[in-house]
Amino acid sequence: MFAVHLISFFFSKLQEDPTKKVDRFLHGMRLHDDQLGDISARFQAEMKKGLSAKSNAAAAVKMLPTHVCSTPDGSEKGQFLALDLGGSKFKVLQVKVREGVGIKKGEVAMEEKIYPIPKELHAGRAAELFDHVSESLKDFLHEKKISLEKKHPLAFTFSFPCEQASLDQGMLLSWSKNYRARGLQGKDVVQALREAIDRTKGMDVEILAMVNDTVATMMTCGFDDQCCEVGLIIGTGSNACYMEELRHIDLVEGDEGRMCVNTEWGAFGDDGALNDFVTEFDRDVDAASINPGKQIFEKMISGMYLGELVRLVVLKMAKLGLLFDGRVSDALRTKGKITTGDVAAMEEYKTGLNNTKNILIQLDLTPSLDDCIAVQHIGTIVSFRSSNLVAAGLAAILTQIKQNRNLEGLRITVGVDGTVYKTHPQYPKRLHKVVRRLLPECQVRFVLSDSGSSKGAALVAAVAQRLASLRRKVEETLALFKINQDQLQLVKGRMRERLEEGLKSKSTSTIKMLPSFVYLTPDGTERGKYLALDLGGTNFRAMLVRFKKQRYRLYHKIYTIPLEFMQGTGEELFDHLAQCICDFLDYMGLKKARLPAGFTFSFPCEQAAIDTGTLVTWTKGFKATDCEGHDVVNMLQEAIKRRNEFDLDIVALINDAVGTMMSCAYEDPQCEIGMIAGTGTNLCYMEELKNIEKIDQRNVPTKRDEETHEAEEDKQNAGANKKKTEVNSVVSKMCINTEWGGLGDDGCLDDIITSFDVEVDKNSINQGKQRFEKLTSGMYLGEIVRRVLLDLTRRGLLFKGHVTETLKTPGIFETKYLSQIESDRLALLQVRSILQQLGLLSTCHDSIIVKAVCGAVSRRAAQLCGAGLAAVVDKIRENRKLDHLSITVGIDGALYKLHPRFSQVLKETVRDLAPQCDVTFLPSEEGSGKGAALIAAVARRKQEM
Ligand code: 0WK
Ligand code: 0WK
Ligand code: BGC
Ligand code: BGC
Repeated sequence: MFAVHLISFFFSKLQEDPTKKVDRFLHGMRLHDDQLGDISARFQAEMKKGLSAKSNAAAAVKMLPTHVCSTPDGSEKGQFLALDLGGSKFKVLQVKVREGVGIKKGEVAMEEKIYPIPKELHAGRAAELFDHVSESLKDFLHEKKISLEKKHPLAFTFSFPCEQASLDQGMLLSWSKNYRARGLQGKDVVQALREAIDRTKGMDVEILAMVNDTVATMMTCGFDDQCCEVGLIIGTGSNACYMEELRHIDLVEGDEGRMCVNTEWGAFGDDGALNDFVTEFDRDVDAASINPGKQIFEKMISGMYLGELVRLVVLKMAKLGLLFDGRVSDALRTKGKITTGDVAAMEEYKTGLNNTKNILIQLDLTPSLDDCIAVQHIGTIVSFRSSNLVAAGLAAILTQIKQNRNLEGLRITVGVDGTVYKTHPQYPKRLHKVVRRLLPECQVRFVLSDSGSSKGAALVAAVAQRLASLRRKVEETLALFKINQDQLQLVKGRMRERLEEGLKSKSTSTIKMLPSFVYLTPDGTERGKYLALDLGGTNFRAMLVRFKKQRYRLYHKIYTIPLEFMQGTGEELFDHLAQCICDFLDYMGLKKARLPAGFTFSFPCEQAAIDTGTLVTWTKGFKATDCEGHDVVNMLQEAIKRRNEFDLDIVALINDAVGTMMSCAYEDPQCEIGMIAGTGTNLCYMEELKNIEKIDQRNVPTKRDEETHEAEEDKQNAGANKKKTEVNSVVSKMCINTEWGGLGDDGCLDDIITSFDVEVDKNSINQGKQRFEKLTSGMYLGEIVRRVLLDLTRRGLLFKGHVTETLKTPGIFETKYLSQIESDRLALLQVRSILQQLGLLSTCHDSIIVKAVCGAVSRRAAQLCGAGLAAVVDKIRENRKLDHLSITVGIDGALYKLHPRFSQVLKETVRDLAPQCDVTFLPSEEGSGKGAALIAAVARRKQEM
C-alpha cells in the first residue's frame, strides 16, 4: 500500500510539489535572516525598555529582576523540597544537593512525583489551586517517608510572570498559558503558598526561594556547566532569562555584579512591535485564547499554540480547496484538535508523513499523499517559524551579554527545557543552526535540562541559604565595627575627660595636650621669604614661601623618606633631611641665603618655646634611633652643620596640625582648629591660656609682643593700626597640639576595639601606643581591612576560602585602596581589578563584601574622629560660655581629602554630637608649609625685637 503511495509521489513530482502551494500560502510565516535580524534588534530594544526605570512601566517585555545573582559555583549543598508548577506537569520533588544518604560527591539526587492539576483548578480560586499544591506536597512527604516534624527548606518553581523584591517573595503580574485562577493576580504568590501550607497543617516548611522555570533551568544546567548564563523554555509556554549586569537593571538598587533577569519574552509584541509579522492565523489563535492581546510572541512559538496554528492553517487551506479537495470535517473545525505533539509527530524523520496521515484520518479526513505532504509542510513551517523566532530572541539576549562585557565573541551555554524542544525531532537542530547563523562570532552551546528545573530551584534555594548564612556571618563581623550614637557619645566624653586632664601640670592623660607656643592666628601682615620644611607621614617637603601684601607665593619640592631612614638612626634620617633641603635650596638658587625656616614635624614634641622641641615618641612608621627625648631642631641643625653646604635659621618648630590650622586661618580667621586625617591623625586648637595649667603663665607674651613691629612699618598708614597698638593686653589663647592619637592607650576604648584592631596593634612598631590613631588613620585602616578579609577568607566566606600569600602580607592592602574601592564611580569590575592587582581573584559577590568591609572600617574611623572633634568644639564653646559656637576646622591628610565618604561621615557625626556648634571644614590647600612659614614670620619678628 505505502509503495503505491511512493510511486504516485514521484509521479506527482512531475506535477507541482504540494509544499510549494503551502510556501506561497504561508509566505508570511517564512522568515529569512534579515527579518530575523530585524526582530532580534526590536527585541533587544524592548529589553532595554524593560530594564530602564523610565520606560519599564510601559514596556511589553517586563525584564523582571529575579534576585538570583550568581550561577552555581559548586559550593551549594543541602536537602530541599521542591514544587514545580506552571509547566505541563506539576511536580513535587525532594532534591539532595551534594548531601544526604547515598549521594555521590558533587552529585544531586532527586525524587519526584507528578500530581495532575484538575482542569477546574486552572480557572478556579487560586486558594483552591494552592490547597491542591500543598496537599500534594503533604502526600509526597508521606509517600517518601520524609519526617513531618523536621523543618524543610523548600524551593518553588512558579512559571508565570512575577515581580520579585527578593528571592522569597513575588507578586503575580498575570497568568499565562492555560492558567487563570482567581484572586492571586497582584498578590504575593509565596505568601499564598505559605497560607495554603498552613491550612493543610502538619508540615513545617520554609519557602526559601521562588523562581521562574527559566531561571531554575539555567541553574540546573549551570550545575555542570559554569558557562550557562541563559535559561530557555520552549514548552507549553516560552520564555528566557539571562545574567544581566546589575547596573543595567534600574529597578534594583546597586550597580555591582550581575543578576538573572526573567525577560518574560512571551509578551514581546503585546504593544504591536510584531504586527508586521503577526499573521491572520496568529490573530485567530490570540482571539480564541483566554488572554487575548497578551503573550503575542508566546502564541507564535510555544507548545500551547503551535498545534492550533497548524489546525487553523489546514482548516483555511481546506476551506479554500487547497487541501482535501476542499472537504472539511467537524474535527478539523474543533479547537485544539491538532496538538503540538501532533505537529512534532508529523515531523518525525521516517514516520512523519505516515503520522500526518494518521492524524488527519483521526480528524475524519481522507488525505491524499499530497495533502499529507502539504500538511506536514504546514507543520514544518509553523514549527520552523517558532524556532526562528526563538533564535531571534536568543540572538538579542546573547548580543546584549556580549555588549555588556565589551566582547567581540562570546562563549556561552544556554540551558533549555520544555516539551517542544525536548520532543519535537527537528526543533533543537533548527534552533541551534539559526542562532549560529545569526551570531557567527559566538560559540553557543545548548544543554538540555535533563531532570526538569527543580534541581536548579534547589540550587537557588541552596544559594539563598548559603548567601543568607554567609551574609549573616559577614554582617556579624561588620557589626563589630558598627558604633551607635550612645557609644559615640561615650567616646566623646572620654576624649573630653582626657583633654581636660591633659592640660593639667602633672597629667596622666594619654592625650598629651602639648603646648605649641603659637598664640595668635595670622592677620595678613606677614612679610618676607621663609623656608618651610615639612616632615609628615609619608614624605618630606621643602618649600619657599614669600609673603607680600596679604598674598603669598610658594615653591616646593617633595622628597620620599625611604623606610631605612624612617627606621634607621636619627643621624641618618636628619642627614637625609639636610640633603633634601640642600637639593631644594640649590634648585631655588638660595644656598647662600641663610633663610629663616619653619619646621613642621608631625610627631609629638614637648616644646618649651616656639623654636625648640623634644620628640616624645615616634608614631606612624617612624622609629629612628637616638631621637626620642632629643631636641629635633638641634638634630636638624647638627645635620645641616655636618653637611656644611648651607645654613638655616630654624625659628619655629610646629606640628602639622598646627601648621594646617595656621595655613587655613590665613584664608578664614575663624579657623581655630587644625586637624590631620592622613597617615596619622591629630588635632590642635586654640585653648584658653588660663586652662593650660602646665605652662608657666608668667612667660606668656602680651599682644604687643606679638604685634609691635608692624606699628613701625605701617607708621605710614597710621590710622589703620591705631586701634591695635594701643591694646597691650595679654594674649588669651595658645594653640594646643592634643596628640589625640593616644586616646585609648589607657584602655578606655577597649569596649569598641575589635580583635582585628588588637592584631594590628600587636604587629605595629609601637604596640599599645596610639590606639585611637590605629582605629582612625590611613596608616592602619588598610591593615585592619586586610585582617578582616583574611579572617573571612579563612572562614570560607570570601575568595572561596583561598588564603593567598598576598592576603597574608601585612601592609599589602594600602589605605588608598579603601578610597578607590569605596568610590561610587567605580563599578564592581574595577574593584575586582584592584583586587586582581593585589593577586586576589574575586567574584562579584566577593567584591561586594570587600567593599562592605572597607566601608565599615572607614565609617568607624570617621565617626570616631567626629566624636573626638565634637568633644573639642564643645569644650571651646563652653570655654567661651557660648550657647552656640561657629568655628572653622583647617584639615589636611589623604584620608580626608581622597576618601569618598570620610569627610561626609565626619561632618554628620560632629553635627549630631555637638549640635550647638556650627563647624565648617576648610581643606588646607598648600598643606602645612604655609602655616609653618606664617609662624616662622611671627617668630622671627619677635626675635628681632
Ligand atoms: C520542565 C520544568 C518546568 C518547566 C517545564 C516547561 O521542570 O519547570 O515549566 O519544563 O516545559 P513544559 O512542561 O511547559 O513543556
Ligand atoms: C599635608 C601636610 C603635612 C601633613 C600631611 C598629613 O602638609 O604636614 O603631615 O598633610 O597627611 P598625610 O600625608 O599623612 O596623608
Ligand atoms: C510564562 C513564563 C514561563 C514560560 C515557560 C510563560 O507563559 O509567562 O513565566 O517561564 O511560560 O513556562
Ligand atoms: C602624630 C602627630 C601628627 C599626626 C598627623 C600622629 O601620628 O603623633 O604629631 O600630627 O600623626 O600627621
